[in-house]
Amino acid sequence: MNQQSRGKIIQGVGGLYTIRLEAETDTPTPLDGKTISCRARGVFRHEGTTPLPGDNVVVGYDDSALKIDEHGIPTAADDGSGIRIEDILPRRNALIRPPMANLEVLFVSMAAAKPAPLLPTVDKLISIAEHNHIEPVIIIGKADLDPTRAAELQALYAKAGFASFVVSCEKNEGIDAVEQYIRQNVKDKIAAFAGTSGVGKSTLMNRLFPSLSRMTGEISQKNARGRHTTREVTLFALSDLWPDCQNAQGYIADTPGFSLLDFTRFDFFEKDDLPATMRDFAPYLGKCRWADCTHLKEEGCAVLEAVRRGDIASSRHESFVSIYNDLKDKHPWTKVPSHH
Ligand SMILES: Nc1nc2c(ncn2[C@@H]2O[C@H](COP(=O)(O)OP(=O)(O)OP(=O)(O)O)[C@@H](O)[C@H]2O)c(=O)[nH]1
Ligand SMILES: [Mg+2]
Ligand SMILES: [Zn+2]
Repeated sequence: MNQQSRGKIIQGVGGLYTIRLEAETDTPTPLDGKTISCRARGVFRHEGTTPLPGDNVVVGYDDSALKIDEHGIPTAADDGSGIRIEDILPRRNALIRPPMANLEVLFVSMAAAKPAPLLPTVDKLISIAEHNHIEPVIIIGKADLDPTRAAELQALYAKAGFASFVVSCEKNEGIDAVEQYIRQNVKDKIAAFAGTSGVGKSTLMNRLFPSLSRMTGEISQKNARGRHTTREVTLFALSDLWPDCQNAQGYIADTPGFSLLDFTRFDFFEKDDLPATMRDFAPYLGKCRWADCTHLKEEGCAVLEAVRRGDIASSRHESFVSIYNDLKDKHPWTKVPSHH
């Protein structure tokens, strides 16, 4: 390995990583600005760290051992020599679902109908984002199928304190507002669309970024059996997606839809951390009669009083109870390390 470059992992499939290397470096090398494909140094596996899309990495390579694959991408020789990930730079966070590092904005996506919104799943995703200091932004898609429900959901999440958007890709409505949000808030950050399979994440990305042609899928038997249209996380550089964003450093990821099952397999945080992930509970925390109030059913609970008054949506409290019950049954030894 006689050369080094820095870059960002934009996809990882079966241990093979696609990496977008930085264009301008202090010590220029032949791969600057190129997208490459390689594996990681073996030792990461022993350290229990897996490189993730969104990771900033150092790639080492030998000019002499590089070959160019059929897509024109410089790649390692067949024996894996020539180029590899040498180092993962420190992360701001790492998620298990979606499997990504360094996220700053999560577009929590649901459909007004088909599939019917599962608010406990939506709220779980929001809590995971909050716990990892990722800003959740709510996308309510397929508004054409049930405009009334879409408006209700938007009101619910706006009141809880989130930026929330109603869109219909079918009717081409609401997409400009999401575009505006991305231009103003995601320019130099990593964002991802996440949510249940079939809610329309890839369809919306195709509308937002006309140069993309993500594969999208009909809801059919194949989704019902748990197969998804989008199979892996892929990051796209905003500077590639929008011609007028040449200087943007940001990335937007499409992610595979998940099922409820994916969630219950993992611990995401301790139950004591849960109340702090509910931003609509914040004004009431610390105001309950008992200092150790769990906000589940105690007398004199300020959170429950706010639910009764309608200041906190009852669906948000129901999700809180459901996540709490998931977390309380976990034993510490079933936990996945956060630097997974
Ligand atoms: N009626 C209606 N259908 C839509 C809308 N947006 C997407 N769809 C349809 O919903 C289906 C699923 O869309 P996808 O974009 O593949 O969904 P996804 O969330 O990417 O799904 P996964 O990749 O499996 O996670 C497709 O048949 C789309 O045509 C919309 O605004 N209105
Ligand atoms: Mg998709
Ligand atoms: Zn309480």
